[in-house]
Amino acid sequence: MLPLIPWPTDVEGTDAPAVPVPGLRVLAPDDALADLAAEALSAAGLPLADATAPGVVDLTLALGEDAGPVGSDDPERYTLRVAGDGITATAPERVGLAHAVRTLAQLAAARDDDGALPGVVVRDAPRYRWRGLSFDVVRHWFGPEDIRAVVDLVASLKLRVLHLHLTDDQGWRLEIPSRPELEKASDNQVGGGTAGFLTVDDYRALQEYAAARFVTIVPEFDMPGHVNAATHVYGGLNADGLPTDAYDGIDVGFSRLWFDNPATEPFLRDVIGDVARMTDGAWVHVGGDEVHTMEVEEFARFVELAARIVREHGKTPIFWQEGARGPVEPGTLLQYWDPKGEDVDRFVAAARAGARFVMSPGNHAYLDMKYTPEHPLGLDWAGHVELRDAYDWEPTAVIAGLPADAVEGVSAAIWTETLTTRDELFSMLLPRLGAVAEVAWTAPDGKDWESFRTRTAAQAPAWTAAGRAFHPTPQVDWHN
Ligand code: TNX
Repeated sequence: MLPLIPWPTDVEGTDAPAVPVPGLRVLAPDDALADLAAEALSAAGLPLADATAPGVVDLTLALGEDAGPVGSDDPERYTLRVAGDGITATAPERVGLAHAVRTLAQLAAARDDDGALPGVVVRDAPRYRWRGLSFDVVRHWFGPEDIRAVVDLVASLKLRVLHLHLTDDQGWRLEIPSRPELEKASDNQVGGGTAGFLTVDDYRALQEYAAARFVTIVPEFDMPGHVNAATHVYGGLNADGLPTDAYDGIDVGFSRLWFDNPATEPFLRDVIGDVARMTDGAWVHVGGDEVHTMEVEEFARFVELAARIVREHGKTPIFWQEGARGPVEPGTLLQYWDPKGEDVDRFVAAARAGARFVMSPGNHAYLDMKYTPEHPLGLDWAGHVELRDAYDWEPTAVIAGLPADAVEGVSAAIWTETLTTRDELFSMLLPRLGAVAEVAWTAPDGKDWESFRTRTAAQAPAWTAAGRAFHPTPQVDWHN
């Protein structure tokens, strides 16, 4: 069993003997791909070399249509061939070559005692295009260095989307040039204490870092609830015009905007406009979750207005599932999260109106849930999410009656109320993010829990070598 996560569409072992790789010479169509390959392969312990080194093996990355599983025209498809006469990756688009490199990097964990790679042909393409992680950098502040470490992890699992939850009751984490006071709401987090803020330059640099790894940043400005950081510094947003107190607890649902307040629409326009202008990706997330103190009519007006402003800026809006309570235009994305939350009929109606769903069911994909009742970190409102719970679920079966083609993809989510350090964060992400990545990538008939457990154990040394903490769940035999 090759140690690949997510499991590819088609893996063909060759009878060829294992391929010794005393050194790899990377031949790529451009410098950016050469850099990506060098970074990923050397991190995996594969030595890079130039043509003069003895026994050097060529890794040739080539753009070409003739790639991927038989009959596939998926733009992300690729073929990776590891053979005695060299290693070749072929894909119609650059992203497919990056996927091939990630696969090769994981194969490094299957080297034999002499350091030789198994001979293999992998033909692969993903099930869904939207394969993501939603990451809360508000409840506890995780800055650019941590976010880059998360980008690296996300990219290594062939995920394409990093959704950053940037605003909430406790803090505001992104510079908004038209609303400079918001920076004053950045120095707070759960439990109080020093926190931080991404400047526009930080944000742009992060986007570039992610884009070089084929990851798109999706920013979230959460409204009309989860806004206490904003109402704390812009008191005019409140009904009485007075600033609210700073908040460092973990309750949800109490803060809100007021649709009829004349200060509200200009605030939405300023924030969404600035966020859209600094965002390269096609999407802006406008939240919409857990507004427990608003009638549905007023809420629906917020959904309509926020979506309209996002579209005016040429972006596609994404809401949490509650967005289904408002009018939805075709192409709007709804992120499903709360299995107990919403009337299923509303989702089916939204899909009929053209909405598409990103599946983040709390009981499977929320990686801030405790693994077990005894687990020291995490919450448990959606139950406990052991590795197998994160693995054994089917995105098209999450919402009864939803047409399968209304599923845009899958996103894991990690909320940080209880997570304060990078190791704590990673111990919640790993190994479960691999499980969700496989749900997003691998077709149901290619998934297998027993094989996934074995592959997870085989990748663990690579995580350790890369400095990534993980939770040694007893569901995996780590030393087999
Ligand atoms: C629900 S998910 C929330 C977040 C919390 C999370 C904790 C969602 C749209 N809202 O505000 O952080 O649960 O698991």
